[in-house]
Amino acid sequence: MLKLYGHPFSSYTWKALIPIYANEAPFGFEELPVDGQGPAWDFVREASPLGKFPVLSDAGHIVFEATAIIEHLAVHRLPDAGLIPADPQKAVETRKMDRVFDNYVMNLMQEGVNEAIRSAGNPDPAIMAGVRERLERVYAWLDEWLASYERPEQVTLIECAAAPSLFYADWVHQITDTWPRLRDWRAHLLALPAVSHCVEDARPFRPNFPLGAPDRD
Ligand SMILES: N[C@@H](CCC(=O)N[C@@H](CS)C(=O)NCC(=O)O)C(=O)O
Repeated sequence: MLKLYGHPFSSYTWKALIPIYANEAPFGFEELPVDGQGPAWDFVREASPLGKFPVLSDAGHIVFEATAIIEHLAVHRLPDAGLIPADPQKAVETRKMDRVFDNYVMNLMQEGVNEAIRSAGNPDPAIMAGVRERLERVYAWLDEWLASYERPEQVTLIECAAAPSLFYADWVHQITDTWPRLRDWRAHLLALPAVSHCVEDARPFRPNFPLGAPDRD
């Protein structure tokens, strides 16, 4: 039985949940309590060097890093789901875009969130301006990339990485009409049943968003 350890408000937990929900794979969810205590936390801290989540447990395999979890699912549980394209060149492109969403979108979004946490809700305007300026460069690049991206029938590693990173990046710096393809694709991703499931399960936790959750989505 698959078991996923994570939290419903966590972007990287969404990334691992999306392929599971999209393919209706049976699994158990171990929600990590906010007080940081208990057996689920002990398991995560034992599995991951810095105690980061999500962590997947599957018949003796313990996998951390959301991308590795999806690769594991693609090999062991969902080989026909198309999570990683069979075509080698398309697989390279898919893995490249996964890195783009983690390293450029998720990390920048997290910089803004970390600044809000560090400053107890009074973020340094210069730091936030730097985050926004770099997010705009990434948004522009993604908007251009989307001009030739063919939306697949099934979710791939790209959709799994893109949905949570764009969901929360928009809360740090809104994806406006300046990037119409990116704005529309984000809306399309949020409407996918697997993503919408994550959005709804996370809704009760919105008051915890350190920059204040906007009144949208
Ligand atoms: N590179 C990791 C990042 C995981 C990550 O940063 N998870 C966050 C939750 S979204 C976390 O564990 N935060 C707690 C911490 O950093 O101590 C992955 O892809 O799984």
